Amino acid sequence: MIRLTLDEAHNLSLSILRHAGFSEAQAQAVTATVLAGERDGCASHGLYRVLGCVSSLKAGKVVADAEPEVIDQAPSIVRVDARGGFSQLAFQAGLPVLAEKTRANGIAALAINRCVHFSALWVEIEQLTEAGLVALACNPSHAWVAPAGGSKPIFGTNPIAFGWPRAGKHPFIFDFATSAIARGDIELHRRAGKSIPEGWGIDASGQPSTDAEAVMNGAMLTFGGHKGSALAAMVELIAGPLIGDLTSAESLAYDAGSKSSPYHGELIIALDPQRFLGAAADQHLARAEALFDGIEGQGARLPSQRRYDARARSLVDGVQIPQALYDDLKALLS
Ligand code: NDP
Ligand code: PYC
Repeated sequence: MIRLTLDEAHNLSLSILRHAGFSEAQAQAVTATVLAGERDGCASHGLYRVLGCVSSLKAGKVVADAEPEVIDQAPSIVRVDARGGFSQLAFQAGLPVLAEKTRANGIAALAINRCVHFSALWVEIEQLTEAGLVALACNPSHAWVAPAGGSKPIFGTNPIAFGWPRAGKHPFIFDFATSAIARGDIELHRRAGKSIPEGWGIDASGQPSTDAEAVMNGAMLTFGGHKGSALAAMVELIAGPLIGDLTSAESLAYDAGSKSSPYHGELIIALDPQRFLGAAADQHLARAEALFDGIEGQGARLPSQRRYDARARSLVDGVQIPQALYDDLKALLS
């Protein structure tokens, strides 16, 4: 392993993305996201993703200098056309309009279209909870996951993230793939030559497998059987056809074997507690705190607590990444 300060990690990502030919705005937006992932102990969506950004560009599957276009679709809907760039810059462009519409109407949605997407969703959710809003986000990916009862990939790893703001505390956020695990984690096992736990996937002949490569060439499984499968289908629908964008199967077909990051849309829904509750907001938000206290009071942890702990450590000690990843990243600068 090699240790980097957060500044070193930031500069490494930024210099690679600039060197590859990304515009300053795209490089900065992507770097902020991968740095947040690495800092919070989410290695599957940290610096390792810079490799995929560069290979997607070399494969012609991302627009290096895309400038997102914000479209005021309806009183409660803002749309951002990412124009083939990464989702991060499109989210940045749509965020102020989404917040404004949510405060005006109590609930609003941001539909991002035509974006290349590789990131963890909590990075975006945190920006909404910081604005005092409740938020939900989801997106398809590439068709890598079999439906419960089937054996052929049809769904993406389709993450769902939810955030709830808490006065004076870190927000309550969960963010998970509807597959048993994110594909990025399987890829990290493959890179490290490690086997994966049972239940994550099956091989190309439909047999359970603990071989990362075999599962990547076969099919991943949903979490919670038919429940994860139904949620994955919901994500395909509301962040695919509903917003006029690609499903995971269509994204994979568009990829045409280049192994680039998925290309599709993302749906973000925000709700304003102040608008829902008016003068009663403080009283009801205090009841939410009782729920969180009840969970932690029995020794259970809240989702994201591991991340917040990792963040506190990284802010002091920096981050550690595998030497092989560091070497692969440095090679992109030559
Ligand atoms: P995990 O299974 O590692 O974690 C999912 C969530 O559960 C996290 O919020 C985590 O909090 C929480 N959690 C884990 N263990 C516990 C526990 N014991 N008690 C309470 N909460 C717990 O995540 P996934 O592998 O499913 O997904 C990882 C990331 O991959 C996500 O950020 C997701 O957005 C991203 N992803 C992105 C995709 C895309 O298309 N862009 C596709 C698929 C995934 P904590 O982090 O604190 O452990
Ligand atoms: O880890 O499953 C994943 C993933 C897909 C797209 C971005 N991350």
